[in-house]
Amino acid sequence: MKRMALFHHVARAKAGFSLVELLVTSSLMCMLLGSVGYISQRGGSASRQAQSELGVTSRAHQLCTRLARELEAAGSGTLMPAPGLVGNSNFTFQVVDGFAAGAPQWSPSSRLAFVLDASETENGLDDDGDSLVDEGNLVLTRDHLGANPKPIVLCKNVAAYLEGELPNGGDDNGNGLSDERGFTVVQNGGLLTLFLTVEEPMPEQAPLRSTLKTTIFLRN
Ligand SMILES: [Ca+2]
Ligand SMILES: [Ca+2]
Ligand SMILES: [Ca+2]
Repeated sequence: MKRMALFHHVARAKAGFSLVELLVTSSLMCMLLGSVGYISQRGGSASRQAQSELGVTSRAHQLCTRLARELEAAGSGTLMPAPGLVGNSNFTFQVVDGFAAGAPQWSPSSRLAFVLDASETENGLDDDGDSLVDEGNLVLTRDHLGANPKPIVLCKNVAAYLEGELPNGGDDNGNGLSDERGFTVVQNGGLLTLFLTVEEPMPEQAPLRSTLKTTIFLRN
């Protein structure tokens, strides 16, 4: 009988899992699958975040490169109103088109300006609900006094104020400029210093920002 009982026990064990074993295995499987889902969800969200950070930084760098290309041929005495050391976010400039009898020939005047987004009002609020407050565009208009000026948006979602700055008459971010825009140019003779903050709205979290400062040497 003992041999028979032992045989039944072994046979049952060989036939498959007991109910307890099945429950434990199912629980382990559930925990494992849950963990894999959580990790892949976290991984996906971290990857999206990294992509967005890379995107906003790359946008700021591309804009700096573009502005350096536009401005390095500008005449240092052609920026109006002259940005000086207080800075300016809306000015005109002329570049050298060529030379005649050794004298520089100047292009028609172009305008570079921070322009408030059409769906925003300058009120410290996010009027268009994209999580950015009073955001603007950086607009270049060649021959802005000509018959058919064509504004080109060089960059969207330029911050209303440079990162760390508030519109309160003071220099909150300690860069020597007060209430400077997210696009600001400072001029010291033939040297232009460009300050830039671009933003990227993010779902259910604070917008991403990328801030750059670069120096442009004017050739003329
Ligand atoms: Ca607003
Ligand atoms: Ca907005
Ligand atoms: Ca400042």
